[in-house]
Amino acid sequence: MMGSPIVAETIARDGFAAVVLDAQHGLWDTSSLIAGVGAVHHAGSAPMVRVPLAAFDMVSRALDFGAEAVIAPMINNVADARQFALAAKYPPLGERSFGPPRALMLQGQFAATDYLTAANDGTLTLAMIETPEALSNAEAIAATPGIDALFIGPYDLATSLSAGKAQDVNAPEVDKAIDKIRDAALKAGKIPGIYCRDAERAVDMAKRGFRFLTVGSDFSAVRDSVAASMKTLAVTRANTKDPF
Ligand code: 3PY
Ligand code: MG
Repeated sequence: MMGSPIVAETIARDGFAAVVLDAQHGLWDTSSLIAGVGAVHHAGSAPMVRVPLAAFDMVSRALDFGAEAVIAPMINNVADARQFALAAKYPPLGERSFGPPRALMLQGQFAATDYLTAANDGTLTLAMIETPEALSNAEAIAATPGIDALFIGPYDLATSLSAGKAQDVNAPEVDKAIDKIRDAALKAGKIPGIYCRDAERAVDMAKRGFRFLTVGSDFSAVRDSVAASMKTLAVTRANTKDPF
């Protein structure tokens, strides 16, 4: 989220299979994103990009920069899902425009047609399910051609299901929604994913059948580490434990 290629690379070098560069709520701009995707790739991890809300132009741009997966927030219905897939996938599955020189370079492909034929299967689309509308359309979104995974945003889901009163990701209605979305993904043969604030929750969610799990963020890693040092130093300060 910090928008720093060196921070993203540091996380990648610690052994994560993938690192998400969050251009929705995080601080990435276009040039830092280009550098960040390269840095994560060179560190041996898969660069993924979360694009801003309804920024379908950024979907194919992120892939052209060399992202191996794109996360689109607030995919609420089949029309949103189709728009996302059209931007991400080449014909016949979609309408992605061809022009990935940076992706070709990063992936060591010198024949453009090699990238063209591999890209639809080799790059993933993750549709975020994080509103009541998306929850009711989860099966149809999962079944949309060109959508590879459902990715739950539990904080937006908890916010909307409580009509803006709470962000309790353990509330019974949120918990029920989490199972429903997982089942919708599995029924369509797609990957179930969920954002997790920390490793403990990620382990719990893996046991519940989720296969793509995020584990906090650079902000939470730095703040948790600073809070632990402050505790050892006996300096009392609030650690807010917010979602990020
Ligand atoms: C959410 O929980 O709403 C998210 O988008 C997590 O990144
Ligand atoms: Mg969200």
